[in-house]
Amino acid sequence: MAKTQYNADSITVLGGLEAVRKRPGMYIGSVGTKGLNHLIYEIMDNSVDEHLAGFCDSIWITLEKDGSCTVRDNGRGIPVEMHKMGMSAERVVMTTLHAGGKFDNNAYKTSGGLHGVGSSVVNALSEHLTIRISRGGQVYQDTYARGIPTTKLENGLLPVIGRAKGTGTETNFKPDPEIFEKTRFKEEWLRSRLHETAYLNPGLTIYYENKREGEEKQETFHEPEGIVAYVREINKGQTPIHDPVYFKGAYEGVELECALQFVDTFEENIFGFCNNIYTAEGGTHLAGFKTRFTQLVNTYARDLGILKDKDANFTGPDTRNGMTAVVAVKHPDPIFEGQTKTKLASADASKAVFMISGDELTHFFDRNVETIKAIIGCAEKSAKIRRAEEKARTNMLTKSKFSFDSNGKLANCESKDPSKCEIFIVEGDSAGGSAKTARNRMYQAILPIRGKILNVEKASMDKVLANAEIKTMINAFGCGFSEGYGNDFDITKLRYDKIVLMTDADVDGSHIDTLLLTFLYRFMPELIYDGHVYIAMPPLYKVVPKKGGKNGNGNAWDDGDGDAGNGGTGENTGTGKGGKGGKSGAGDKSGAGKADSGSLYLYDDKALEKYRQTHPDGSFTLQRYKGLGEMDAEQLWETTLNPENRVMKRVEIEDARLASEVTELLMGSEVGPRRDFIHDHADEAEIDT
Ligand code: 0RA
Repeated sequence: MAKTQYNADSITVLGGLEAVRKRPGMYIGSVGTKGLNHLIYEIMDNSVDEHLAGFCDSIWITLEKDGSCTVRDNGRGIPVEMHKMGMSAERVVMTTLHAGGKFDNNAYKTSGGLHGVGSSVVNALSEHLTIRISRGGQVYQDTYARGIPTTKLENGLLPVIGRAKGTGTETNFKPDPEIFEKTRFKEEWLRSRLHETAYLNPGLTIYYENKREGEEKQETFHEPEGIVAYVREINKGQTPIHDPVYFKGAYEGVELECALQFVDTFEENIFGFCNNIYTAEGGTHLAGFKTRFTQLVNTYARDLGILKDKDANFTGPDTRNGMTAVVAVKHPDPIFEGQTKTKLASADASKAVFMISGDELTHFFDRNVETIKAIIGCAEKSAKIRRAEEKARTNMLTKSKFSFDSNGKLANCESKDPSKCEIFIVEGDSAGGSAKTARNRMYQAILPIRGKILNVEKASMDKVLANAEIKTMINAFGCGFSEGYGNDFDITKLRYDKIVLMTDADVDGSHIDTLLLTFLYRFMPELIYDGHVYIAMPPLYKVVPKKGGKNGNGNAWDDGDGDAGNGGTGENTGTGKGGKGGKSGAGDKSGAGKADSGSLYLYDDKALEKYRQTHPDGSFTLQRYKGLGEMDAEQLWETTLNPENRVMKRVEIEDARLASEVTELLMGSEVGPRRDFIHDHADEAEIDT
C-alpha cells in the first residue's frame, strides 16, 4: 500500500463547508439523534486513529452541562504549523472537506466507512467549536461558528493561550439546532460505542464523563483483554462450553483479529468490524470466516470419525449455532455497500480472513482437540434440531399458507396496495376492539395481541413458529422471514408500508415493544433497515382550557428538545408519506400535540410540567389516559390512528439492536446484570424509548 501523500491540491479541490450545511444527511447519515451522535464519533475516531498510529493511549469524552461535547486526547496534537495554503494546518483541517486524512500516514484509518468524513463536517454543523492543541510546550486555540473561523490568525498562525505540559488535541463543539431536530446526545448509544471502541483497542483508555444536570457520572472504559473480553461479555449469563479461542494474523495487507466462544444455546452471534467500524450488514470478512469455519468443522468431524462416510456434512448454520464471535479486520482501503453502507464489500477481505482463519484455527484445534470436539458436539445437536424443525416448518407453512384472512384476530384492511396500507399491532383485546372500530378500514389493519409475546431470544425455533402471535404476524406481513436455517424473506411481498407497534406508555407496554422489536430484529431485520417499523405514541394527557381562563398559548409546542419520539427519526405524517431522515413536524419536537378546539394532547410528564408552568391551576381540566384500553374509539382515532394528528416514532436499527441486547440481558439467567440494569435505568423508565 502506497503512502498517501499529503498535498495541497487535493485539499483546494474539495473545500467549502456550505455543501455540508446544505445537505447534512449526505455527510452524517441523518439529522436525527443518530446523526447527532455521529458528530462525537467523527471527532473521537480521529483520536482513535492517532492511537492506532501509536501516539495516543487516552481519550476523554465529556458531555458538558451546556449541551456541548468535549473530546480530548493525548496524541501528538493536530499540526499547527504554517501550511502551504498560507495558514495554520489546523485551520486547513477544520475548514476543508476531507482534509483530515491527508495528514496521516497511518494505513488503517477508522474513517473508512460512509461517515468517515472528518472534523470539518462536525465543524460545519456546530453552532460553535473550540479546538485547543498542545504541541511543543504551547497551547494553541482556534474557534469557529458554524464552520466559519472566529479567531484572527497572526501571520496565518494560531494564537498561543498558555503553556502545555504534554501534547494532545481537545475539541469542544455544540451541535447547531438549525441543523438538528434534537440536539441532545443519546448517552446510551454513546456509552455503548465507547465500550465497543475500548474492546477493539485494548491499549486505549477512554474516560467518559457526563456533566449534564441530573445525569452526572464518570466512567472509564479500558479492556486490556480486548475482543476476548468482548466475547466473554456478550456471553455473560450463559453457559460457555469452552474457553474463548483467540487468534490473529495478516494476509496480503489485510489484518485479522478474531475471538470466538460457543455457549449451550442455539444462537449465532457474529460481530464483524472493519477498521473499528461495526459492519451491521456483515460482508466479505464474515463470509470468508463462515465458509472456512464450516469446512474446518466438517473436516475435523470426519477425521475424528464423528461424521461417517454415509453422513451428510453439517450445514454452515449447524456449525455456528451457539457461536459468539468477533471478527475484526483492518483493511487499507475498504469498500462498503448496502442499505446503510455497513456491509464490507472488499473481495480481498474474504480471502484474507479465509486463509488466516484456516491456518490459525487448524493450528489451535490440532493442539486443543477437546475444544473442536465440543464444537462438533454443538453442530450435531443443531443438525438434529434442524432436521426436526425443517419438518415443523414445512408443516407450519403448508398449514397456514392460505390462512391469512381466516386468521381470527387480524382485522385486515380492504386495500391491497401495500404502499398505502398500515398494520397496527395493538396491546390488549380491549384496545384492539376500539382500534378496529376507530380505524380507517380501507388502509388500516389491526392485529390485537394479548399480553407478552414470546421472547424469541430464549425460545427454540419450533416454539417460536408455534406461537400464535408470531405466526399471525408472519402470515399477516406476507414477506416470510429469515432466521438460522432458512431464509424465505422477500421484502417485495410485504403487505404493509408501515408496521406500527401500539402499546401503552407504561412499563408493560415498553416491555412488549422490546419483545416485538426483538422478534422483528431477529426475523425480519430488513423491515427495520428499510424504515417500515414505527412505534405509536399515544398521549398521556389531554388538557382542556376552561372557558374564560387563560388560554393555552401553545408553549408546550416549542420545547425544541422534547422527548416524545426521542431516539427515532419520529414523524407526524400521513399515510404513505415521510422520507427517511427528513425534518418532521412540530409533533415530534415537543411533547405536545393539538387536539380539538383549544385542547391539547400531552405525550409525557415533561410536557405536562411545561403546560402547568404556563397555565395557572384551575385554568384547565386535565384528563389522564391510563392506557389505550381506556380510550374510546373516537379518542383512539383522534390521538393515535389518524395520520393527520398522530405522533409516531420510526424505529432505527440502533433501537432494535439495543432492544435485543437489553432483552438478552433482562431475560438471561443471571440476576446480577438484570438488577444492575434495572437499577441504572430506574429513573428513565417512564419515557426513554
Ligand atoms: C497528523 C499528524 C500529526 C498529528 C495528527 C495528524 C493528529 C490528528 C488528530 C486529530 C485528533 N487528534 C489528533 N492527534 C493527532 C502530527 C505530526 C507530527 O507531530 O509530526
